Amino acid sequence: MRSYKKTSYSKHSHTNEIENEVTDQSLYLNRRAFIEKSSRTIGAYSLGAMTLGSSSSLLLANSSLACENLGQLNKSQLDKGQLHNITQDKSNSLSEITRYNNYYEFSTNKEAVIHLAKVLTTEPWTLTIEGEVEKPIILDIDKILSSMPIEERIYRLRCVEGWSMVIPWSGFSLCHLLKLALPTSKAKYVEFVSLLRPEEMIGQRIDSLDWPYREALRIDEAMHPLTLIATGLYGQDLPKQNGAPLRLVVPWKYAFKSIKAITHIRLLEEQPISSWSKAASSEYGFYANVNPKVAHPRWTQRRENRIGEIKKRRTQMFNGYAEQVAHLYKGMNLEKNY
Ligand SMILES: Nc1nc2c(c(=O)[nH]1)N[C@H]1C(S)=C(S)[C@@H](COP(=O)(O)O)O[C@H]1N2
Ligand SMILES: [Mo]
Repeated sequence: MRSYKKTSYSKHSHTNEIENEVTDQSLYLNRRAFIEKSSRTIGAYSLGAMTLGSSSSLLLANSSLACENLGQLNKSQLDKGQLHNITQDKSNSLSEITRYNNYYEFSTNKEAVIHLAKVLTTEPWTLTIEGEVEKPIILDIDKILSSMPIEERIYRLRCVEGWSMVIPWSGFSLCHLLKLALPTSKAKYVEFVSLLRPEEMIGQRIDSLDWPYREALRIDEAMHPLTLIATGLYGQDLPKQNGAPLRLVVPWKYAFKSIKAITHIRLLEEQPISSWSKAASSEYGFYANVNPKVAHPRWTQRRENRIGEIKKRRTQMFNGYAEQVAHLYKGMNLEKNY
């Protein structure tokens, strides 16, 4: 279904909006410089010393599930003070991030999404966590925002179409949310379901995909500390076009896995079928780990076009997060598009 159209990124000309965005962005950057300085002094990363086995069954056998903290991923990076950003790449501008979006519930035209998504009602919003859990729960968005440990994570985002961005998200590790529902030992997969509301999401009135949009992860991928639920970016609430109010971000996978506007999370024993796999399983596999050596059937994945840059970049294995996640796929044939 996905037609690869090579659109050159163009800035729009709503001067006022752009000015506001620039102000927001620079305020944010100043504030962040301040936070970084002060957190170095107070040693913000000396948190938590708990260790966990890598096997997810060990995790789940125990109802007092603990979430690994990012700082444990790599002590040497931590010592160099690099971990905060995970990537040293420069973030894309707020304007770039919010005006070039894939969100088929609204449109297949990336530059139309910002306008069409304005009508989406994001309050009230509830998230249901159900399936293979001891304690199914329905959470109100306000409750999530006030109880989750929200932090900043700057991640690269690589779309399967061959473009990429760097986005300063705010959010929390999905693990913190999942553990509230007490997953049972049968929970092997985690399925995510987006909002179904064709009255507001006009793209849902046509069958460009099987609605609602669905995605899934293996349980250990879902529990990995890099796996984020984003609730904001550039220090603001998450814009509607980027998946407000709750959106998954799995930085080492092609971005179609990073599902927007989540209403349901289901823990499952069997591997479910995602919307993109259903549309074209040979093109959009379940794992969809970023891999420059495995071409999409219709184009190479060796390089990528970072939005805002002219020269193409080399795409990195696992989108540059191999050190953190490669162990999850030990023994799997990574040359295959699963
Ligand atoms: N619900 C939903 N989530 C979605 C999509 C979508 O169409 N619907 N598109 C995906 C794709 S293909 C990409 S590239 C990213 C784009 O995220 P961004 O607009 O925040 O850059 O969202 C992903 N999540
Ligand atoms: Mo994408």
